[in-house]
Amino acid sequence: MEQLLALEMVRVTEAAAIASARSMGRGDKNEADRAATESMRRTMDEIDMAGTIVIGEGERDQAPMLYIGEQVGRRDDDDRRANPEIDIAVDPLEGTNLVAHGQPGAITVLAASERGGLLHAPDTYLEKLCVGPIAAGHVDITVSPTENVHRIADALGRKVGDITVVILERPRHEALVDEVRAAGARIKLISDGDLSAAISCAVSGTGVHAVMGIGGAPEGVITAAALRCLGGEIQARFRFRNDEERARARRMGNDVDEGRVYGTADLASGENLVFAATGVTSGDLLQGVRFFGGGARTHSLVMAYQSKQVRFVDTVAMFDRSRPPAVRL
Ligand code: VTB
Repeated sequence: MEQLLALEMVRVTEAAAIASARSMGRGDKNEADRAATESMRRTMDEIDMAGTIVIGEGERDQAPMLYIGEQVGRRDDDDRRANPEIDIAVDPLEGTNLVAHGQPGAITVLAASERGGLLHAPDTYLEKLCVGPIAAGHVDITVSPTENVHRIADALGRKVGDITVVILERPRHEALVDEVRAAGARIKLISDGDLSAAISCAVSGTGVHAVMGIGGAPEGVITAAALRCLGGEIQARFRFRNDEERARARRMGNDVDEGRVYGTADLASGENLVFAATGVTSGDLLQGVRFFGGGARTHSLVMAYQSKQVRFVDTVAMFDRSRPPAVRL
């Protein structure tokens, strides 16, 4: 399932990136998100699969496009082998604000697995600790950030001062930021986008080594799929704001014990996993969409767990064959 699907799925994130990049800097984050979501929906229906959205834009009663439970893909009801049952987690545009303001680091992203391979996480918060493959197995979300920063530095054979931790800039992270500063590590505060930050930690050369703090739970599942493909690690704990969120999580079949630590394979347990992301605005990991007369160039990351392949895909989309763009190296 993985090999073919990976190459199909990158078309989905590429098309969504081009669609949403059109609204870069226009100050309208809803429009950027709408363009990405509509494009994803349309392109997914061109793929031969029996897809179900398990993490999407919201719940069915709010009727968003790509709602949880929505069926996607082109199904051939006469030939079930041609229609693998696929669960899909989408974040059509991670960093809607980033695109609206023309700032770096927005991506379009999705993960897919066989049925049941992705946790049905509710739209609540998750406390996360993410590291790349070298520090994987050495960290523990139940010990202090100070201790974890030291463990990461030891694993990487560096001084603590040579470690950079990514943290979402939010009032809820003031104590965490103070502690990581006191421990002596460097910090990169970001306004949005802890998913792409976590992937960056697992790719050497990006200059970041860990993500700490509280962000979205759905994005945590997609992060886990990516980190399984890259050999990195996420540890996470639910952080509910109220009983309504707790009840929703329970209805979706989750263990709502806030003391429970979810590991990478708890969040993304699939034996077959596909991950695809395309840059919308340039960031640590991916270049953004570049438009030119009659075409656009995109930069994507596509991975498959079983087939152990990580691909960086550089695509030129030609919009107008009567005025073909000169394809550059
Ligand atoms: C966002 C977003 C992150 O978490 O901040 C969100 O930028 C939730 O935090 O990438 P707030 O409610 O404080 O904005 C993420 O979506 C993903 O985990």
